[in-house]
Amino acid sequence: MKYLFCAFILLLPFGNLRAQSRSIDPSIKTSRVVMDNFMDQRFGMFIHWGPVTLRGTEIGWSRGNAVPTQEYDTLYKEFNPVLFNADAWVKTAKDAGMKYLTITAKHHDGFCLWPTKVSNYNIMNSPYKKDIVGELARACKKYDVKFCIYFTVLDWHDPDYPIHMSGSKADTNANMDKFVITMKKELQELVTSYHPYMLWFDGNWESPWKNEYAAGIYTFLKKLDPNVIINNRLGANDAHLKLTAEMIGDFATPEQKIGELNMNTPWETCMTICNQWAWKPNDKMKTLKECIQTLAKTAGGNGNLLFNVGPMPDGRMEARQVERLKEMGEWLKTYGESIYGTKGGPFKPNEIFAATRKGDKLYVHVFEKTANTLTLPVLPNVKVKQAYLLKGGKINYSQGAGGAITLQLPEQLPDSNDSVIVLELTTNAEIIPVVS
Ligand code: FHN
Repeated sequence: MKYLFCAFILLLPFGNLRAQSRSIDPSIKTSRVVMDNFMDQRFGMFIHWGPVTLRGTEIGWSRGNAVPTQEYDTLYKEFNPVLFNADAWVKTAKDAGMKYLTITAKHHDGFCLWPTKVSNYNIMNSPYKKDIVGELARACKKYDVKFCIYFTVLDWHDPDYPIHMSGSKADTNANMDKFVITMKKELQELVTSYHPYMLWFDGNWESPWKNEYAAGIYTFLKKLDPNVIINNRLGANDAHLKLTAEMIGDFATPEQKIGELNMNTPWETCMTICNQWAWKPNDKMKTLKECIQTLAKTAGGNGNLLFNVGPMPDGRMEARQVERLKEMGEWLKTYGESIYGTKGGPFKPNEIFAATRKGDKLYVHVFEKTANTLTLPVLPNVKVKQAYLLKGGKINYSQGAGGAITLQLPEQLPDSNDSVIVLELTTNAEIIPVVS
């Protein structure tokens, strides 16, 4: 019955698509239970990959710029990543301590990494001829990593989408309603074939995309899977940093920066481990300190981190990126309890420290030792029972009448990137109001 409904929706006369509401029925929104589970994951892998890696330029954006459009659109005929190994990629994510993985099934260049029946511009018509999306979905299930899909609502390759290159004028011969029907068919394939935990939409800022389309797609997707999580880049806007009641989507998506401390609406920062989203030879890679402190400050702000790698044209991830992620995983083996399943706050992360909390424990992430003591912002009515390094070792502290907690730091912090001090409280740390 569900699929009959979907067939009907897909075949709605074009005109009806624009007649749809610009908002969604609140009763179909992703549940709090599902969103709380998503936010407990804290750390995921983002993967930007496609035939453009043959040129080492940015996916989508280099089409018609660094790479002439005609050349870009025929790269798939050379794309043969014979060293692609989905198990290796997913194990890399797992070993990094990542709990979910998001692949660019279709980026702005329109190339599809799965055997879609909707267009020939897909992986099955490359020399490689294997279902990349399906392989990753299988491997994620095998290693208990949640499988997620990135999907662009703009498609500079599809003639029915009016914009054929960023910044170009809308093509009056295009047919946006027909394009949205195509999109629904592609999304139906992806959701019914691979059952993604989350859909990471993107490209919602160009003029042809309207909230009427977005509301229809959100409703359509929720008929297919009521629990699929959807980010805030399906709704038509580029206000990615925030999530208001009017916006379509389940979480905000700050990009290349750590989101603001927010205890009310879910958010996930997406960030590159290098500079470019897709693979670039000799791209500058973040230090381990930058990687770990980004994760800790994101969790300290009550957000998730979707950390991006760009695999090479032969299908391998760069060894140095794999090593960096492994180092993050090693840190998480000791400190994971201060990241996974925690809440952020109660104070804003800064360059010296951040805080996360779970039950009666307040985790103080110390990034730098600038003095022999560290005084935390006053936490009214909070009493400390004991303090110790998560890695082991008692921490002496004093607590003033007003609630100011001063920690005596050890001569040498156990971890130069982020040493975590646990404060066991007499009350539930998660209910402490945020202090500025
Ligand atoms: O244009 C894309 C870009 O290529 C990349 O996919 C990022 C990832 O969040 N999103 C868009 C830029 O905001």
